Amino acid sequence: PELQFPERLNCAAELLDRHVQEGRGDRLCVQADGVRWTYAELQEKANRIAHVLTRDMGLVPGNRVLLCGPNNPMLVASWFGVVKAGGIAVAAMPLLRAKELSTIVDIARVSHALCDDALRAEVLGAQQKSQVLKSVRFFNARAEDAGTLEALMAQASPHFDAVDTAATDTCLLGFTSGTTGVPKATMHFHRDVMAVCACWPQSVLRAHADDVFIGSPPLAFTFGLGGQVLFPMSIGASMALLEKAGPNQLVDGMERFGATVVFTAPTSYRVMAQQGERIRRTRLRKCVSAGEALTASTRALWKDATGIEIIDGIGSTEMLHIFISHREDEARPGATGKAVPGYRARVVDDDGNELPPGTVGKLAVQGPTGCRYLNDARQRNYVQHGWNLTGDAYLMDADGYFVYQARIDDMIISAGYNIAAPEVEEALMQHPAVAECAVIGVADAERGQIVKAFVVLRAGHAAGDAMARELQDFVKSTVAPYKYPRAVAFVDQLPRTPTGKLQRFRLHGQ
Ligand code: 3UK
Repeated sequence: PELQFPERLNCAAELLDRHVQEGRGDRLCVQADGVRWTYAELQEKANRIAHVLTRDMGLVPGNRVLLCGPNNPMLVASWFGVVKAGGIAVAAMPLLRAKELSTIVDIARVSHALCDDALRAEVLGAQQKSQVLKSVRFFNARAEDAGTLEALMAQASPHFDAVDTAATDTCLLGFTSGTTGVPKATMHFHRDVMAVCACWPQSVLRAHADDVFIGSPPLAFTFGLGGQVLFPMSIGASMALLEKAGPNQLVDGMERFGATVVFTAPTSYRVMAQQGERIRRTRLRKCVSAGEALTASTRALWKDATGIEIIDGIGSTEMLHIFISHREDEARPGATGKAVPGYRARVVDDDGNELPPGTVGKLAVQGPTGCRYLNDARQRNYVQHGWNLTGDAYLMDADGYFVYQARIDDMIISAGYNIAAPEVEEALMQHPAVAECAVIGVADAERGQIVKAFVVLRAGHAAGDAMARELQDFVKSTVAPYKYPRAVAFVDQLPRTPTGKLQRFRLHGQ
């Protein structure tokens, strides 16, 4: 990939203005319910927003701007307005409450905010608690009001030259999704945004300018921002935005907008697979999965239902986007893939020594992007000897494919055996009575830890000792018997992050 960047670089100018300058201003850029914007139209909105920020709200380059709201066109226009103005976009998950927002505002020292009116009460609550958040405007307000972002935009010039930022100026702060502990902010430069557009999309995704991108993750999650906004715009393609993107809404969206590329998580593919016939009648041709491991069974289920091979990729907020993945025509069921061109990956022991193929260890990656926590001592856990340690246990097979095992915290050691929680979950999921499950290690006097499963049953199946025994025998018959769950608990639902990741740590003590 081409990774030489000029010293001065503004990624908003590259992703947006360049298309207009080069005569592609009339091409479709953003679709949503009742909205169809070309590149020129998005540029005009972003320019007006940049003026409102700098003229009415007192923004200077380097200020941090909170962006929050469901995935919609004004959120995207705001992102480009902030970045063109040389500000730093700090996106927050749409469902956060005032208390969580104020944590973000404090950690990131947010001075300005552009937010969807749907979050008005929570944002104003966070502003009240804050010493630094001085200026807030709302968009998508139902009522006509002189103070709305749109009202100010109407008074602003449609022309704005992107601020001449350095390639190594920060343009976005991404917050980690918090599977454990206090959220961390990760800093990404203008150059990093262009680097992720040049790597995985070019070598693995290989979409083209007529593709229509759609997806479920919030744009506050870098998986969503990349897949639904940055990647389509880097090639002059278009995006279709959904405010609510559960599996059914996502299938509806594919039909309505003629989507050809979808970004979502494994659980969503499992549910959507039930509508395979309907999906076969859409224009969908490329399917990307990330956020959690894609099991061989989910890959097969989706392929049978739709005829499409999923592109799996592991990425992280720290690395900005995907760094191990594989093209759909070279996919290996059960493996995530190989290092994305531009990145290097290896499996290491506790001292950072590379381990031989077939051995489980810590995943270490290196590339044009990498972890820079803002003011957080946990930086030294993530980056060691120049390698980013993602917190995942992986092995590399003899052919160089990386095979996910578990989060390192989810490796269970029982009577001397290493057991990966997701492998036991995958075995349980094959049982027809199991809708969802989560596996953890719990302390045990004799074995150190034992495997405990939390199971959500499908309708029509009864919890109880008989079911527990049936599930235990079932696991013993499909994976090595020492991995079976010695304890089984039946629950109504499992704890998840707003991005849909299992929070196994919250099951401890239950
Ligand atoms: C896990 C996966 C197995 C893994 C993300 C794509 O998920 C993203 O970022 P987060 O910071 O979490 C990172 C962690 O999630 N994970 C992600 N993808 C996979 N595990 N297979 C996968 N395909 O534990 C990783 O360390 O929330 C994903 C692009 C951008 C992202 N931010």
